[in-house]
Amino acid sequence: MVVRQRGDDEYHISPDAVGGHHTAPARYPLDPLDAGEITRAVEILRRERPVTPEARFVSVSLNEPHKDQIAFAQADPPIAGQPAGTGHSGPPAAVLREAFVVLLEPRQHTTYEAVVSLTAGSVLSWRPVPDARAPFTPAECVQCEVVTRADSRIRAGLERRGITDPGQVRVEPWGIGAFSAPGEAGRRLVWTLLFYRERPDDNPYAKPIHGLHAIVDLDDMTVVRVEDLGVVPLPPGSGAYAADRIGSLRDDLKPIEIVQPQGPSFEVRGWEVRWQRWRLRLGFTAREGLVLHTIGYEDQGRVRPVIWRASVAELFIPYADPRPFQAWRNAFDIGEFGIGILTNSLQLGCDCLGEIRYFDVELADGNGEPYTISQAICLHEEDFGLLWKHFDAALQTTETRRSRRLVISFVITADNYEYAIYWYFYQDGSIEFEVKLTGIVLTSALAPGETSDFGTLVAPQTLAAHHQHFLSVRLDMAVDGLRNTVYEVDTEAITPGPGNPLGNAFRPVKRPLRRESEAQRVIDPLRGRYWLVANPGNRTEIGHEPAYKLVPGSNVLAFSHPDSPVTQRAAFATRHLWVTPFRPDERFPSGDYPNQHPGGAGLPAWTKADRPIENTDVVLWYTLGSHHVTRPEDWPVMPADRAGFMLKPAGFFDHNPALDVAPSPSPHC
Ligand SMILES: [Cu+2]
Repeated sequence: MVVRQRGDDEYHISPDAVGGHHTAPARYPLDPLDAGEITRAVEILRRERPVTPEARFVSVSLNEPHKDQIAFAQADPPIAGQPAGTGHSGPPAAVLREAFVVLLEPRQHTTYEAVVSLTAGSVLSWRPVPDARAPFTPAECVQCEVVTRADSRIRAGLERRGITDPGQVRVEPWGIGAFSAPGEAGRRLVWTLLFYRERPDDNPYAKPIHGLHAIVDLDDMTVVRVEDLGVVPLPPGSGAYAADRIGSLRDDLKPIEIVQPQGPSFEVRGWEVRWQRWRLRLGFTAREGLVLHTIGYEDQGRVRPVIWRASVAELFIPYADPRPFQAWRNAFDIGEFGIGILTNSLQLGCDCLGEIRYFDVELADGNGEPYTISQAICLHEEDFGLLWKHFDAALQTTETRRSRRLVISFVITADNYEYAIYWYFYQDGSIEFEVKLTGIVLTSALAPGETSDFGTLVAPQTLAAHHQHFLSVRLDMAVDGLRNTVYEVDTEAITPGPGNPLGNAFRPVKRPLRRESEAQRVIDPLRGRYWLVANPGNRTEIGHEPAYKLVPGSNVLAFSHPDSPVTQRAAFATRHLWVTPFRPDERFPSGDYPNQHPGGAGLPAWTKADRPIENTDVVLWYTLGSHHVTRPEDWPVMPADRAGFMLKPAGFFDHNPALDVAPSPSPHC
């Protein structure tokens, strides 16, 4: 396949090089920290606070400024207890830059949070976080593999299974959640799954080493105990999927070229993106990966806010298998690890096709040193088929418009699984969120002839457990301003009678969600349920409250019992929609430190206050569930599955906002 691309330096513009300010980098308050800022934050912290040489840096990210420091056109009066809204249109005169640092002192078994002012060169706050178990870091996962392979009990267990070279064993640390033994309370633990690679290029998930598990203390980096539940033979297959292991490949595809001879239609200035009428900024954190800031739509010369901030705030995967240790399998890939850290470097022509603009991101490693994930965020345009059309039979005329969409994406690898996360922006004012799930399903070994209700046999003696994926998408909304009200809209059929003589009548019924207790909702496709986020203080010309609606796609709830330890830790997944009033410190639906947390933090804790949510700055938390009853066709690598939802204008505009899209220049149209 041939893909035409412009010169790298033409599109791969560093933020510092934009706008001609080559000497003084123009920073915008929401720009992610760059390598220099990460280095400086760590230097300031080491200088001013007793950070030991053993300290492990979990994350160094932008400490985001208050909303009143952000230029995002809107004209709200201030909300009591919150900073005043902004009306200004340019960046503030002084850009205050702050870093939020999470670090772990393993000898003290203590997690610290610090806020460092890069502007003032000083530490603004420093505190130990009681009972927090910091997420595990990549370096700790590597060390965990080393100590597990070296452990004599593990080696003996491997030998019982005919494995003599521990170097061919893959060790995967998993969050232990609430399952540690009573005597282990207070320790920072993981438990391990082991897999065997017969050849170095084998798929390790083809040979799960059954029944042998290490419980490892990450602070001390010691194997606390080893459990051996008994030997089950290794499955015979290799699970190979790489092109050089497949034999003959198809050769019957003709090339597709995506050619944009005049370049793409978007404009990028630093981290700001403009495309058609859309205006937004990109951000990136170690924990959430891609963050979208200040999403607005330019309408008759002014930018109308839609979303203040959008990100995926948790990713929770519960598994169905009740057998010992298999029942421990569940993951919080954001709270226990961080999907920014897990982000891939994307490859042109593979992950994204066409005229691509990539963004590099910079993160801190365990020592606080900056490193770069190159090409971490992909920005491009796609043709998306039909936008709108009508054929007027009397006039014999056709008006057709093709749809173009802006795609902003990143891809993470969480051990066996890939999540490709896409935000799409459309010319009709719609925004779509989509996740594509691919990678390798998690396996365990079965004895020959054995089957299970809790998974599918995907290869001989190889069980892929059924499981679910739940993404909590945090949407800090700002529809035409900060003060919004959320309505649930169901469609109801009218009982036949005098007002409905022919029985055809139905109508949408709109109900405001006034308090947090009323705003813990599930989807109801048979009522056509959606949620409307409206600005009750504004009216459009034809009299509507400007609004966007959240339209669910297919969805599911967790099947784990509500009282089970796993559901307790992921209460957000018991509802599809939660609405809370905006608080800057309410960022993660299972709390700031879900690793080993017994549960109840985050949404269930905050919403106990049952705060009012009408006509105020609201945050929507949408739980997107993907139900995965595994298939043989998911093996040895899974064709991408998709899940998502839409945000559509509903009374935000007075007519189809894509009316002025020009007809295609194609001579055939
Ligand atoms: Cu899955």
